Amino acid sequence: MKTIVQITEDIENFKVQGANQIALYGLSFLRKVAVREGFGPRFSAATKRLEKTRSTAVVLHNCLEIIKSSPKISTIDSLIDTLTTAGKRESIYSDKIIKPGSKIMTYCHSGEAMSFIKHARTAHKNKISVIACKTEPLEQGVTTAKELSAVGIPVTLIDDNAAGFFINEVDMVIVGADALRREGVVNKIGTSLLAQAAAGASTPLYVVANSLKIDHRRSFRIEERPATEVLPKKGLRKIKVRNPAFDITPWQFVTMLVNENGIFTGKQFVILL
Ligand code: RUB
Repeated sequence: MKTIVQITEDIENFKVQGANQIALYGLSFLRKVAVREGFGPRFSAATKRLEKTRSTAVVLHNCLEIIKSSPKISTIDSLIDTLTTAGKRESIYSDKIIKPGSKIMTYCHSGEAMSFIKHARTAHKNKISVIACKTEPLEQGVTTAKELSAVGIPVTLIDDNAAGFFINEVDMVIVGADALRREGVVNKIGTSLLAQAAAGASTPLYVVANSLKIDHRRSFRIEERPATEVLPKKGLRKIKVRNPAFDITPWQFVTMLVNENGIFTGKQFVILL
């Protein structure tokens, strides 16, 4: 069994990425700790350490709060099940949004957005196609492109800078989320620029994100990652670099939010927060 240090390093180093996968990775470790030693000091120490790891994504935090109020293996199992099936449960709404022949732009790599898009392909056996933005600096969009291509969806990979160039060629933008806050949708850095481009082109933007991503935390910060991800060349190390991992897209740019309970306009959803 891995140690908590190894688990948090795996998360920090992108062995797993995406809000749900990060939470699932943490939960499956905590389950092993609980099975071996119960919900005692070691469990508490591990939860405290996990809380601080890539904490902008709220899912793990919300799961830990639920476990604190009901510390049982069955609680952990039910959360694992909820997160594992989130994409499937949201997919039933996919046909209402993605039509035969739809051209979709997506950003970063979101498991929930992937399920939503893949379901449309399965349901219609149609000719949907996807433009995947590469997503600097870590290029998670390449994973998206490979995953969609592997199930037979035609994908075009573009540089993030080309999003404005192609935005008029797509019918919609579909992205996931790390946290749903009153001020907007927190997702991979660059999402808010893409949302503004989409609004400028009157292209709808859909966010697919389950209810465990609702974020009521008062203390919230956007994770800043190492400068070396942006400027890997050694000779440039003296230049100041900022590398925020996420940004916030205001609700006015969100056409619809899809979760396991249905489809909501950005305006309807923000009232619930
Ligand atoms: C990933 C990212 C994803 C959300 C949603 O960021 O921004 O869009 O986490 O993903 P990172 P999911 O690569 O920094 O983790 O739908 O899988 O929860």
